[in-house]
Amino acid sequence: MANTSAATIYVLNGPNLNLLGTREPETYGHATLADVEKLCAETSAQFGMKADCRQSNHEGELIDFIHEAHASKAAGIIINAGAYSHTSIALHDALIAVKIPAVEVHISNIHARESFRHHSFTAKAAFATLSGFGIDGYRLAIAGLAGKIGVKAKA
Ligand code: CA2
Repeated sequence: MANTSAATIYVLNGPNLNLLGTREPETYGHATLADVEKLCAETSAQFGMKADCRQSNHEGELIDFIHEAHASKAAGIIINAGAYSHTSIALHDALIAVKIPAVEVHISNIHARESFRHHSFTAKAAFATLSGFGIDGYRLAIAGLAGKIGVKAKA
């Protein structure tokens, strides 16, 4: 029988991204995490997909989410690991291990900021990276992921 259930993508946000919209608007804008998750749900729906959105301030919990994405046969992962992007070999290894197509998103342009933000371990485990588009980067990432996995926008 054909599988008619909607593909699910995991949208993972890392440390401090729960603070979006509450401070540093000059860097991260005014949108909240709830706004980001709504945007991801709406964009995914345009492609007939579901977005399962998670945020954690804990590296191990983010790794557990990646393992869960694999166990639940997620079609893709959008990840903004926040500062863990720049430090976490463990997150890199988890993304490599599950072999799920992943896109890394950064709200700010990490290459135009401090040098310690210029390197990303998680980017090396992703097939694409978006940085500097504000929260629109999540929408662009989902559209790009859909194209990569052969899912077309619904009419
Ligand atoms: O630009 C991004 O999306 C970052 O991943 C955000 C991280 C930062 O460590 C990365 O270098 C780039 C920080 C997230 C902190 O988010 C806040 C949002 C509002 C207020 C304070 C922090």
